[in-house]
Amino acid sequence: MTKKIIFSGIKPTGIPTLGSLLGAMSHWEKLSSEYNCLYSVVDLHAITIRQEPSVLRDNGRNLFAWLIALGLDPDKNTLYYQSQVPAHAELGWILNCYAYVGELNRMTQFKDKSAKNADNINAGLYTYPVLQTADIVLFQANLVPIGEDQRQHLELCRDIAERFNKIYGEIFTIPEAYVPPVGARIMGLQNPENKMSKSDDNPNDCIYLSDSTDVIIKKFKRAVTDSDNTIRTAAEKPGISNLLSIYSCVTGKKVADCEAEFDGKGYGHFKQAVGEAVAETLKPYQEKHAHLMADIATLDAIAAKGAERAANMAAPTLKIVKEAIGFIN
Ligand code: ATP
Ligand code: LTN
Repeated sequence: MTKKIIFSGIKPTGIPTLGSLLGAMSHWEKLSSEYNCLYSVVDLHAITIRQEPSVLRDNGRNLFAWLIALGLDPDKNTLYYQSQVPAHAELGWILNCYAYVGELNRMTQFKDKSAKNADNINAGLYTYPVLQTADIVLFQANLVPIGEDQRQHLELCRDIAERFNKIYGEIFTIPEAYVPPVGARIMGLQNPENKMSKSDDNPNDCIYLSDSTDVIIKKFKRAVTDSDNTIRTAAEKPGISNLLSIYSCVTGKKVADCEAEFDGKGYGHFKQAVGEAVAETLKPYQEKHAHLMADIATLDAIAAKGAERAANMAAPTLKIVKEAIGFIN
């Protein structure tokens, strides 16, 4: 039986955070034996926010190395840079003509990013979810692992794909979202009402995968909590709830067991324990990452191979799409 297909993407907009790891990348690795997986460093998406060329290049390679360091075997998964596979942009344009302005206006990520980048609300930022749709349907993906923040984009992807199929016949597979039960929304340490995000301006809000043990522990010690001094999950305790969910993810223990473990203990003790558990989890990945980054030529060669494989997988879908629309072959 042929394996089902998974596609997911991550933007090279900074150093990946604990949020990207717990909400997305740690699950990618688990899915990779059961599915035929494509994971892309989506640099075409990254330029919807202005990027310094040398920084974009560094971020791209670093992120690519993180994918491998976190356990994704490039022989078993198709790992590549989106910009090296032109079919993404080609299908992205086509699907722009099947997406309505009304539906794009509803996208909350567009609203958030426009507010943060008021001097550069470009057309790419607006049509970003259509390119994301193309990324997914280009490979006839069945499943798309994402964090909670991406659910709305996946709903839109399904709507656009269904609309296209209604006009031209069963061309695209309609994908399902895979949102992990815990870790799907890791919040900022300083601002637990907002998602931890790697392009954030406040480095104390985020744990970056590259942070040293000392920095990690310091950031957790400074994490914003509350004055109630009990360690439990509750809507009115976003800081502590977030720390519990992080501790649960990195230790593999249930949240209720974590609450029991710290029953009667103070916040200082708890924050130290979370920091240590996170640092310990990241350490082996950081070592592997450093090793991969020491040989950029090999890293680029692995990416080129991935891009070739992705381009071959994308070609049949792009061909039937063009034929269906009426383009001359
Ligand atoms: P940016 O800050 O540039 O918008 P980001 O960190 O929010 O980037 P990506 O790194 O591109 O987003 O997201 C990759 C994947 O990680 C997505 O599936 C996203 O849903 C997930 N993800 C990102 N941040 C978090 C978080 N804080 N909690 C859970 N999942 C997250
Ligand atoms: N929009 C996503 C990144 C992304 C993606 C994708 C995720 C681009 N293309 C395709 C899943 C599938 C983000 O902002 N995190």
